[in-house]
This record gives sequence, C-alpha cells and structure tokens, in this order.
Amino acid sequence: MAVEKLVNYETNSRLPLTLSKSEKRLYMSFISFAFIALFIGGLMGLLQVLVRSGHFTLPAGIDYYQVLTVHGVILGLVLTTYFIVGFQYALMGKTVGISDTQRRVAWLGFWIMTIGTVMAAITVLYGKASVLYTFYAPLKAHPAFYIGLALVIVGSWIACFVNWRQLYIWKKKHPNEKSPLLAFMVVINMAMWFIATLGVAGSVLFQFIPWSLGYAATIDVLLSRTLFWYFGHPLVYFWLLPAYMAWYAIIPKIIGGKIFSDSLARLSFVLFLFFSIPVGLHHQLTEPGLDTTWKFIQVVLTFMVVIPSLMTAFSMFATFEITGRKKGYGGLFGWLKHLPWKDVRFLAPFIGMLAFIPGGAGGLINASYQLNTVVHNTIWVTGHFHLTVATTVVLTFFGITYWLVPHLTGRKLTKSMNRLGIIQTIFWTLGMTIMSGAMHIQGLFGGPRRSAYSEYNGTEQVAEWGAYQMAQAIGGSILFIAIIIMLYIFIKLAFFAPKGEEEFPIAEEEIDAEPTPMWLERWKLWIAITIALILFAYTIPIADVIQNAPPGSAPFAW
Ligand code: HAS
Ligand code: CU
Repeated sequence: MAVEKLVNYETNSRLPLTLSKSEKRLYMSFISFAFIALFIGGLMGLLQVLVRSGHFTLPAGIDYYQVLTVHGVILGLVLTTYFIVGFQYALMGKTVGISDTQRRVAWLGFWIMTIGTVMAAITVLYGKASVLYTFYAPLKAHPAFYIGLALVIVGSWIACFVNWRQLYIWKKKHPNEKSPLLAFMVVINMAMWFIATLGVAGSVLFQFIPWSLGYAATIDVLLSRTLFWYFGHPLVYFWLLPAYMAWYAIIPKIIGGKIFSDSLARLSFVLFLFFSIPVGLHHQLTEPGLDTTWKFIQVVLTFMVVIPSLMTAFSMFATFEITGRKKGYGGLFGWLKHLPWKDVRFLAPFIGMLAFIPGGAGGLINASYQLNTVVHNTIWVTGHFHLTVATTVVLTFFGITYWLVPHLTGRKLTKSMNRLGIIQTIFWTLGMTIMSGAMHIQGLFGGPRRSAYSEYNGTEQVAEWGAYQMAQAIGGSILFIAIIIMLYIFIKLAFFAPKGEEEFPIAEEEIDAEPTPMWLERWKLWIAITIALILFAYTIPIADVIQNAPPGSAPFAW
C-alpha cells in the first residue's frame, strides 16, 4: 500500500503552513489560466458593447452570439472556476496542508478541466456552439461542447474530493479541534458546488449529449431550463463565497485587525449551503410551465439566502469599526479614516463591497415577483450581474491576486505596482459604474438583454435606448483598458517583480472571543438539511415538468 508522504502535517502549529514549491506551481497554474481567460473574455466584452452602440460591425462574418457565448462561458464559467479552485487550494495548503498524493490528484483535475475547456472553446470558436453561457435548450450545440463542459465539471469535482480529503486528514490529526476557518469555508463551498453541479451534469449527460449526437430527436426544454437554474443560482454563490472568505478572514489582517466573529462567519456559510440551491426558480418566474405556488416558495427561500449576506455586511462594518476604534479613531465615522485606502489589497475588495450594496439591492428587486416582470430579460439583469460578479467578486479576486501571485512566485508587490493597482481599480470602478448604470436604466426602459444591435424598424421606444447603449460602449472601453492594466500587473507579479517574500495574510480571532461552538462542525447534519430543503423545493416542480411534458418531448433521451 502506498504510504502517503505528508508535506505539511509535520507541524502541529495552527497557522499558517509554508507552501512547498510544487504546491505553489499547482496553485499558480489555476490562477494563470484564469488570467488568460480574462483577456479573451474581456476582448469579447469590448466587441459586444461596440456592436450594441450601433457604430461597429463584426469583421470576417463573426456572429454576435458567438462572441457573446465566448464572453459568458470564458468569464462566467472558466475564469471564475479556475481562480476559485486555485485560490481555495492555496487556502487549504496554508491552513491544513496537502499531501503529495493529493497534489497529484489535483493536477489530474486541472488537466481534465483544461481538456474540457479547450474542447468547448474550439466548438464555440468554430461557431458550432453559439448557445450562450446558460446553454439550455432549445439552442443546440455541437456534442463536443457538452462533452467539454462535462469534463470541466468532472475536473472540478476532483478538486472537491481533494479539498474534502485534505480537511478529513487534518481532522484525524487534530481530534476535537475545530477546523481552521478558511478550510471550513472551502469545504462548504465545494459541498454546495458538488450538489449544485449534479443537476447540470444530469442534464448534460442524459439530455444534451444524446440530443446533440442525434440519439434523441427531441428534448424537454423546460426540464433542461429547470435543471440549469437548479445549478445556475448556486453557481453565483460559488463565485461569491471565495470573495467572502477573503472578506471574513483576510481583509481584517490587511487592515491590522482581527476576525470579528469566527462563529458568525461559519454560521453564514452554513446558511449559504442551506439556501443557495433550493431557489433556482427565481430565474424562471416568468416561465409558464411552472406552478406559481412553487415559485412563491422558492422566492421565500431566496429571501432567506439574503440573510447570510446581511450578516456579512454587518460583520464587515463591525471589523472596520472595531479595528479603527482600537487604533484610537473616535467619532461616529472617524474610524473610517484608519482604513488603508492606499493599499490596493484593501481598496479593490472594499470597492467590491461597496458595489454589492446596489448589486444586492438589485437582486432583491429581481427576486420580487412583480418587479421581476419589469426587469426580466431586459439588460437590467446584465447590469445586476456586472455589479455582483464582475465588480464585487472580480475586484475581490484582483485584491487577492496582488498578494497571492507574488507569494506564489516568490516576488514582492512593489510600491509602483501597488500604485498601478490603485489606478486599475479606479478604471474598473469608473468603467463599471458607467456601463452597469446605463444597463440598469436602459433595462427599465425595456431594452432587451442577450441581443445584438437592432433598430427594430425605428420604433419610438428604441430611440430612447441609443444614448444608454453609447454609454455602455464608453464604460466597456474603459473596462477593457482596466483589463489590459490588470494583465500587465499579473505578468509583472508572476515573472518580473523583484524577488522577495510577500505575506499570505490570514487574520486571527480576538483572544477573548467566545469559543466557536463545536456543533458548527456537524457536517452530516448540514448536508442532510441541505438535501431535505432541495427535495422539498424541487421534487414536485420537477415531477410536474416531467409528467406534463409536451407531447413528443421526452424528458430524458432513453
Ligand atoms: Fe443575482 C440574476 C437575485 C446576488 C449573479 N444574478 C442574476 C444573474 C447573475 C447573477 C449572473 O431573483 C443572471 C443570470 C442569467 O444569465 O440569467 N441575486 C439575486 C439575489 C441576490 C443576488 C436576491 N446575483 C447575486 C450575486 C451574484 C449574482 C452575489 C454573483 C456573484 N439574481 C437574482 C434574480 C435573478 C438574478 C432573481 C434573475 C433575474 C431574471 O429575471 O432573469 C442576493 O444574494 C443579494 C444579497 C446581497 C445583499 C447585499 C449585502 C451587502 C454587502 C456589502 C456590505 C458593504 C460593506 C462596505 C461592508 C443584500 C455584503 C462598507 C461600507 C462603508 C461605507 C464602510
Ligand atoms: Cu439567482
């Protein structure tokens, strides 16, 4: 039997462990892939806003929807997943360690994901899969697109198994100890991801692949949409939770403070696990084939999933205020002055937090049944997710990049790179404010999303949209400049910055904090409640969809 060689377990000390060279290479590979994705996806975004301004036509017969698919898939699915898996591995490596065997398995996951990504990318670039990042039926892609996606999912499952195993081994070595906060969070995020991807994996395997290969003549469109959104909503929390990991456990260290409450942070993650999945119907509120009662129930559950975000907002304010007051800054808002505004590792995620105030409020509007009828399928929704994922999450990821990449490559974030990072953050904020703001307003005027430029025969309403589409082109162009600056910074930090030691900031708890209750570690119970909630929210609607499928539309391909 192969004996597992343990890299980092030799130390009994809690935090933080030292990362070995081979570990660093693994984590950097994921992060680098994410930045390649940023360039490709960002370029497509620029083309889209230019087309929609009405003053630009795509060259060489390139189709708008092909560009839109590359943009959504590469940024929404590829950039995020690679960055998250890489970042989470780094967190696990730092808090609980990774064995050689686990590292090898992690590489296997990387290659499976990468083969899948390349397969899917080729089909999209050949114009054989212009099905958008939501890829549900009736749009149909080449089978290689779906097989590629299935491989990406399988690769990410390998990351789940490795992360779970990492914590399991640590817990065996440290009986009766609570798991390190960041490891706890990673394991929850991966549990959520695994349960959520089961829906889309089922749909890809049993519906899309047979249908695209021609084994099934028809497909149950509504089932494919419902299974997609079963996955599609937790997907957005899969993006958000790594940002929250940084907010809860890394930002306090950067501002010279402590974690506000370890228990609160854990509880909020457990609540995300419960409520992220049984809420997908809020993307289908206008869907005629679903019963209103179940839409209502899932909307109530959607408002439950807002609670852990509000807890996070409270917790962040508390961290900022307590740290400021400890440093001697008084007054109602005096504590704001202590924050390290000139440190890009703080500024970028902080602006991410600010963006989440309107971003989250927009989410509440979307989730409100009647208001959803106003904004659904308008470009308002695009504005919403450019605030949430493309600002809150992405700016936090950039904030992480400024210290993680030099930490992994043995370099320093120099003063000039920090300054350039601040400029980058300002460009991003400016570009996104203009673009997303214009999208929200145009959406309220009925401007559609997911559509190329059209004058719709010169109707009056369309005349109202022009100025906002132009504003989106201006905002989008500023964003593209910000992407180029970010890529420059990434390349510098990865290859050319001066050699040195960059800190991997992990905050500690307050010494006199109440001990975290051990019941928070009852994994089996959390998973059981999650499954029970899913079964409650989805069994009847899905059974209904299958039983009442339109004639000739077989729910599954056999
Ligand atoms: Fe959403 C559509 C509802 C959050 C992403 N969302 C989307 C789509 C995406 C997306 C990609 O109910 C489009 C999908 C598609 O292609 O069709 N969303 C919500 C709700 C929330 C929410 C209720 N969304 C997100 C997050 C995303 C994301 C997070 C990505 C990361 N969303 C919807 C609905 C739709 C939708 C409907 C369907 C629309 C339709 O009709 O198609 C909530 O989770 C939001 C809760 C958040 C808050 C904010 C808390 C604030 C915090 C910041 C604190 C600030 C601090 C700063 C501390 C209530 C945590 C300190 C400041 C100082 C001054 C000191
Ligand atoms: Cu959602």
